[in-house]
Amino acid sequence: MSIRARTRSALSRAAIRSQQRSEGPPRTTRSELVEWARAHLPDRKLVVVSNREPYSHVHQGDRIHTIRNAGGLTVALDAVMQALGGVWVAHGSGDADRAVVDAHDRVACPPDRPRYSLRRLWLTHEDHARYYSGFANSALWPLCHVVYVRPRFHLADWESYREVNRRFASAVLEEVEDRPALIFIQDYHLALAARFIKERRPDLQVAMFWHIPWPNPEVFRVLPWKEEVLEGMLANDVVGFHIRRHAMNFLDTVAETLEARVDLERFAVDRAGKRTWVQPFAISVDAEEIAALAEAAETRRTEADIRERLGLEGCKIGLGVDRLDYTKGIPERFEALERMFEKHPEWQGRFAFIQIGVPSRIELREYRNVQVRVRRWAETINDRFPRTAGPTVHLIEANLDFRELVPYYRMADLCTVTSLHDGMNLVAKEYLAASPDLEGALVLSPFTGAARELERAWIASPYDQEGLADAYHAALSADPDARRERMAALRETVLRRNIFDWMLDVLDTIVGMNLRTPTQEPAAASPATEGGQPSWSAPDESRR
Ligand code: GDG
Repeated sequence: MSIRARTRSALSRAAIRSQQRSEGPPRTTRSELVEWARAHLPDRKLVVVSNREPYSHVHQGDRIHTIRNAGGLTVALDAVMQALGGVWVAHGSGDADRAVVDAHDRVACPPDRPRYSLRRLWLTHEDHARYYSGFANSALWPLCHVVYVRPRFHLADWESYREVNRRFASAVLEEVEDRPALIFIQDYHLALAARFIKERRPDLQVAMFWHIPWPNPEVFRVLPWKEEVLEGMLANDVVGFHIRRHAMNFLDTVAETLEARVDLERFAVDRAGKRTWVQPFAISVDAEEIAALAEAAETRRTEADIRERLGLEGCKIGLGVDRLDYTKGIPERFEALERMFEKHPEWQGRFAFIQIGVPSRIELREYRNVQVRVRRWAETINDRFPRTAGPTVHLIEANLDFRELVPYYRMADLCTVTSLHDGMNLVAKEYLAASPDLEGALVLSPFTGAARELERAWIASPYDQEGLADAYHAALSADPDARRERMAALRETVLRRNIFDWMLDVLDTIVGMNLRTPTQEPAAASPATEGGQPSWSAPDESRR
């Protein structure tokens, strides 16, 4: 079979799979994913690269404890790694991390049942301040989220970012040695890593997933190092985003910034004889696991304890769960809550709101400001709309264990996600997975990736205070049967496509698309292709 035919058949297999998945029950379990990986990646070393590590070690008294990063993504990647025994390269952030590694900075994972190797990379305080807090979180994060927090571009931050990316790449190359490998890079901290890897090993298969939005070219063009960032990303064989819009924005940005052939039909970029596939893969959660946790007797007991402790008996309960980040629209949700109490005073004393706010990136001023504003809003609402049994707003500033979070999801009559802009937003999906009795309602910002799939939520813009207040009221006072019917449809959507489907789609795309084969066509070649009329874009000089 020709290269193109093979590529096309891989594409149509992916399309059929995605179609079947949207019509049928969930198809991928953790063990199916593992089986698939064993069958399709036997000769390749799998290397996952992320800023954050799957396990960290911390001192507790005179003992060293292992902490598992419990995010859905980490759990899915961890399952594949456990099956295949590859290497995970990440920043060692635990205060006892150095104490447990070998001479090559490796530690076996999971620590109690070693299956793969975690290669730790060390960052100094200055690296962290410049690469992580600086370029990643003060330049790329606000730039990609378009939330009117001005991105800051400092040459020293950029240089540090480049240098740390180079070090991640070197660590990957050391781990791979001279073997074939499939490398899967996570997120905006590591936009340049693929390029440094491919410079030395062009034969390796490299993919990256960008977990946050990608803005339109008008926004992106202010980045002083835009060409280098794009070139770094195009060194990947596959670049994944959550939704088509972000993938389209990326393709448009490439078209306007670089000399490249952008194929808007296939979602691919051809540049200097190399093809990069730019594809949407909607991430999800381990819905079955969350549902099982929600049904556990212990969860119900904890729920009853929380109700009693916070004085919530006889009250409808609203919930927000977020990192304290300016992209999450937390002050906006409080503003709308206040408005709802004004417009619909019947809720005063009958509705309470719990906000779990995980402290985040606290070294940055904008994040400390969020914390201050959120605290003030909680006080304002509590002063204006007091309840006898307890405060109207409970602000819980803590990073809870995921098991502790589930009872909150389960007891909430309303969960609100008010992101000003968000790649996907997993909280919306976790809430639905954790509501097996369908007693709830989701109020969701249209500016999340999740809103593309969860169309039957109460969709309300955080920029529209009246509309958001009305959505809260409508969701709380909806006819119970109609509300349950909406919840059932939403929950089914989450159950149909879980985190293992996402992981399988990504890996299958990397393996199936014949990634190591460049098109061999020069950048300015004829647009004629087999099987369709691809759209073409060339750099638009006037808009640079
Ligand atoms: C980025 C993108 C994209 C929250 N509080 C606690 C806790 N959480 C967990 C939730 C959820 C996660 O944090 C938050 O995920 P989100 O998706 O909402 O947001 P980001 O952190 O900004 O994630 C986002 C995501 O990457 C994945 O691609 O969806 O758009 O911005 O899983 O459960 N977890 C625990 N304790 C808490 O108190 N353990």
